[in-house]
Amino acid sequence: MLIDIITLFPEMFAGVFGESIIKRAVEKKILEIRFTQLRDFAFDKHKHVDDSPFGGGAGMVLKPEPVYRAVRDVLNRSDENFSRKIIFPDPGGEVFTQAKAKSLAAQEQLIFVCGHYEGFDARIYDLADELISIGDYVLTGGELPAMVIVDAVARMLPNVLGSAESAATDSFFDGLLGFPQYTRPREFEGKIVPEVLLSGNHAEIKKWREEQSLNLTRTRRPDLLGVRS
Ligand code: 4H3
Repeated sequence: MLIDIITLFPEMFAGVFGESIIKRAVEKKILEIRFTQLRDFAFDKHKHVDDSPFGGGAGMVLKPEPVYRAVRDVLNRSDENFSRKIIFPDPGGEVFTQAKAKSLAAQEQLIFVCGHYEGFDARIYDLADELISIGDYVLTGGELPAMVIVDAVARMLPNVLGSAESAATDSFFDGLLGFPQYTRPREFEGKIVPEVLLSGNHAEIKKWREEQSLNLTRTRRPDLLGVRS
């Protein structure tokens, strides 16, 4: 999968994309991540990417030309046969879910357009295939949501999670919260590991884990069951 990030702050991604699962996916060439600096496409002598709003009002608005030029530049550097989605992280978007992560993982290319500080000139939205929100709150830019979406999508790609991890035991994987996990020591500050997990009885362990997932979901997230809490 090819990921393109259009942003004013490519350095923001270095930490998150330079470690752990995403770093490994890039090293294994399962993921390729390219950054495009939006300011490179502001051609006025002051390289402005924003301007004051028509009609007055506080704050600035991202100008359409630099964003259109940047998106077209990315598309010109992409395989035209690729399946792709141009995604705007935006509070007004569809709220991101595990199911959405799975469906995006089927694309060959994802292009993220990250606004910052100000809003977008309304005409920029015509470029978007999808607006995605990671929750009902306002952030300074689209960069953090893009990192969240890339992380969740990367975990859905074949061979990204090795044998040591598994998407199958992730919360939400089967629509339920994940079951409780334990490791050594068997007793910690008086808290002991449930006997069934030490029994070696795989059928019983599987049954216990399914029950635990269901109970946890019913208690913490009944909405996931479509059950009125
Ligand atoms: C996404 C983006 C919240 C979310 C965002 C979210 C800043 C949208 C910029 C950016 C525009 C100006 N806030 N909940 N903020 O996923 O691109 O508003």
